[in-house]
Amino acid sequence: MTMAEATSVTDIVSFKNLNVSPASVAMGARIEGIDLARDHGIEVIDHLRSLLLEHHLLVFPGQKLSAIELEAFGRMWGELLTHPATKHRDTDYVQFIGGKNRKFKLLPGVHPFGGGWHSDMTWHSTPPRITGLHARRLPSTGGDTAFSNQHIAYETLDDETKEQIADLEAFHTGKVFGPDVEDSVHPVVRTHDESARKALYVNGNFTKHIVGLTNDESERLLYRLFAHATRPEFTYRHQWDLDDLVMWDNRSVMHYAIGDYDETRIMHRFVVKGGKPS
Ligand SMILES: O=C(O)CCC(=O)C(=O)O
Ligand SMILES: [Fe+2]
Repeated sequence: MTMAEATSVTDIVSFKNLNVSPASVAMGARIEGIDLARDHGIEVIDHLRSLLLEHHLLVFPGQKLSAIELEAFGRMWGELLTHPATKHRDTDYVQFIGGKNRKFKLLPGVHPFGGGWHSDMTWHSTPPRITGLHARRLPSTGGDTAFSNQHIAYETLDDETKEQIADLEAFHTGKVFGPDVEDSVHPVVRTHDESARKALYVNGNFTKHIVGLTNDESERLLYRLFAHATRPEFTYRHQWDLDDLVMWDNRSVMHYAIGDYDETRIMHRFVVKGGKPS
C-alpha cells in the first residue's frame, strides 16, 4: 500500500515512520517506528500482512503491551485459537509461557515449552497460520528462539526426494498435551495458501509417522527430512530484548525455543487460526 492509500491519521503517522530492515539472509525483517498498542488499524495490518508474507517473520522491538492489548492486536489478524496446555490468567486467548527458575541448562531431555523444532500445533486440523510472541521477562543470557525457513528447505531438496514426498501425508499427534487433544493428518509438503510457495511440513515434536510407509521407512525418511529442514543456512536466531514482539508464519517456518538458561523467562503468545494445510 502507498502513503496516498492510507486513510486514518494513525496510519499516515505509522507508515511515515516505519523502518524495515532485514533480520537475516534466510528470513525476517525488523520493523521500527510503530506502536502496536495504538497503530493497528486495518490499513496498518494489511501492510504488515504483506511484509510478513515477504519475510515470514517480523520483529517489532520495544512494544509495551499488556496481555489484553496483545490479544487485541492478535485479533486484528484473524480468529485466535486457545491452547490445551497453557493460558494467561486474564484471557484464554493469550498463552502464558515459562515461569520461575526453570532449570533447562545442560539437562538432557528437559525442554522448555516449544523446545525442539516444530511449527505450532500441527496436530490441530486447522493449525495456526501465525504466532505472535511477546517477551515479558528474560534470563540474563540464553533463551533465544531459532527459526528455520521451510520454503528454502523444500526448494533445496534433491529432485528424487521431492518426487518421493510429493503426495505423502503424515500423522501428527497432540497427545503430549493431554489424552483428548486431537490428532491430524497433513501433507508432507504444503502449499502456502497466499504465496502458493511450497514448504516442508513435518516436525520432530508432533509428526509421528508417514502414512502408508513401514515404521522403518517412515523413521528413516522423517529423520532425513528433519536433519535437512534445520540446516543452519536456513535459519535465523532471535536474541530477545524485553518487549520484543516477534510474529512468524507457521506455514513457512519452524521454530525452536532454546533451553539453555536457568533463570525466569516469561513470554506471552497468541496464535491465529489457519486453514486446513493442503
Ligand atoms: O518461548 C519460545 O521461544 C517459543 C515457544 C514456542 O514454541 C511458541 O511460543 O510457540
Ligand atoms: Fe511453538
